[in-house]
Formats: sequence, C-alpha cells, structure tokens
Amino acid sequence: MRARVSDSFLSATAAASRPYRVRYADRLPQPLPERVLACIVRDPVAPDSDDPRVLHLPVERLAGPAVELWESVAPVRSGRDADIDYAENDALLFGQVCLPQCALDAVAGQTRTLYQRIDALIRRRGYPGLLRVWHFLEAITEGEGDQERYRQFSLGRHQAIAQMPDFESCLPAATAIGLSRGGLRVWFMATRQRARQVENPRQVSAFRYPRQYGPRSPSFSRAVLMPWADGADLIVSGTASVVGHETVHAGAPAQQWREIVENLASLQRQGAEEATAWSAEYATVYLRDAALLPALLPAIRDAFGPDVPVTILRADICRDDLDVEAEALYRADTASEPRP
Ligand code: 3EB
Repeated sequence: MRARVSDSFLSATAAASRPYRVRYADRLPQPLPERVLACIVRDPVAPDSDDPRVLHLPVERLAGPAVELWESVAPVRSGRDADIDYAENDALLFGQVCLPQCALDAVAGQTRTLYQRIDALIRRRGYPGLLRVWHFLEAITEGEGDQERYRQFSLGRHQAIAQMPDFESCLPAATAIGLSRGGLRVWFMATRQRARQVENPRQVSAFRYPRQYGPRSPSFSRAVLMPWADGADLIVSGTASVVGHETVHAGAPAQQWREIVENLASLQRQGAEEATAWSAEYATVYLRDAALLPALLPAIRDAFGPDVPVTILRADICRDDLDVEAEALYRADTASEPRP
C-alpha cells in the first residue's frame, strides 16, 4: 500500500502515469523501435546511427549491459533544434547535446549558454520541469583552483540556473562525470509536471556548499521524486562518499562504497511519505580505476540485489579524492506492506 502524498502536491501532479520504463540490451536495436525515447550506448566506439534518440557515451564498460533503452508507453516524436536532439511523448522529453572539445576553451560561458538553450527548448515544447541532467566533461579535474574545469562548469551552470524562477526549490537531479575525450555531453529529462526536489540530511545541499569548492556552488538536488499516478519514482543523483560537504574515506574505496550505501538509504527515507519501500530498477556505478572492480563488485551487487541491472563504468569523478560514485532509479514498491 502506498502512503499519502500531500494534497496540493497530488492535485498538481497525479494526472499522468509513469510514461516510460527502462530496459537493457546487448546491442543497439536496428531499427530502433518507434516507442523509444532514448537509447544509451556505453561503448568506446560510436554506434552507427544518426537517430536523435541514440545517446553515445565513449567510456570503458566494466560490467553490465551496453545498451539502456528508455521505452515509452505512448507514441514518440523526435527531432533536432539547432544542435539539441530530443524525443518526447507528451509527458516527458529526453534530450541530448554535445559540444566538441574545441568549444570548451571557456567552459563557464559555454555551459551557461547551453543551459539557457536547454531551458528555452523545454519551455517552448511544454516540458518546463527539468527533472534529471547528466553531464560528461572531458578532463573534468584539469586546471588549478577556480580554473579547474569542473568549477568553471559549475559556475556557468549556476549563472544560468540562478536566472530561473524558484530555482532553489526545483533543482534537477544530476550527474557530473569526467571523460578522457568527447568535449561536453549533456543529457536531460524534462517533464510537463514538476517533480519534488529531495535533499539528503547527511549532506549539505550541493547548492549550499561553501566557497572552497569553487566560485559558484553546484546547482543540483540529491534526488527528485516524481509521484506518477501508478507509483512514485525516486531518481537519485550521482552519489559519492560525501558527508556534510566533505569527502570522507579518501584513499579507501571500500569505505567510500559503504558511505554511498548510507547516502542512498538516507535518500530513500526522505521519500518515505510516497512509498512504504523502494525497489531499485537500475543503477550506474562510476569507478575511477578499473583495478578497483574485483574488490568492490561483491559489495556493489549486494547493495542493489541480484535482480537489478547494474552498469559499472570506468570514469573520473568530479573531485579527485573520490574513487567511486553511484546513481540509481528507485520505484515505489506498491506491493509491500508498510515498514514496521
Ligand atoms: C558531490 O556530492 C559529488 O555537479 O552535477 C555528484 C552529482 C557530484 C552531481 C554535479 C556532482 C554533481 O558533490 C559530486
């Protein structure tokens, strides 16, 4: 049985049922079925496709399926608006844009303009609720002090988001990960109805990080909660071994993983009003060093259970003292009894 959602929230958001489901495949389906919003291909080699729904991530995959499909329950329209690719189904819009490396001389300005263009696109198409954003930035920790590329990226994102109305109560869930190549890739999901922002009481809101992490704070929420009519989704941001605002267990990846599990559990408790329990539908784990895989794999599998598809990728994390980060999608477990 599902717990109550506050009345005003319910009336504003309960109309739509969940408009997608996530499935996995070993290779890119050819042709891509009509009812697909996004097809993520995690492979060092780019797939042979110019379909705007195909999202390529040039990374080394250490475990899990290569292809993630966001299937739609309704017909999909896809298109291109300048260099932004998108697909929409009247409840949700999935988009991607890629800036080649040469455009990244000024990361802050490029990121600010990109966010402004994404915001304009989702409003114009009628999906004003920016729900979830993934950022993949080449050489993310290169540069000294405030010139570090991640900090410059955070500056530009903040400059754009701070212009938006009520921005501090509708920050999207996010991931920011490094790539060895590929410039800046941004994927985003936006909805007709706004989600509820979820913060983690174990962590300072990233938006409130102190000055030491850069000239402007990272503008994302720890998770977003979307109460679809047929059950809520808890969409969790990239989650690392951060307590308060500080990295904990630097140099101790196994302990970092335990801290991540605590942070994920804490976020699920924040959503307890909307679900008696949560089931992970999928998770993605980023490891700085592929050599960490054998030691961490049992604990990673244990955290999500044997039936959950977990994709493990080799990638840099945005603080160079972090070795591992995890993101997940949890679905309200409507069949379970309330927790004691
Ligand atoms: C952290 O908690 C770790 O800047 O969009 C995780 C998820 C992290 C998203 C982002 C950063 C971002 O601060 C880093």
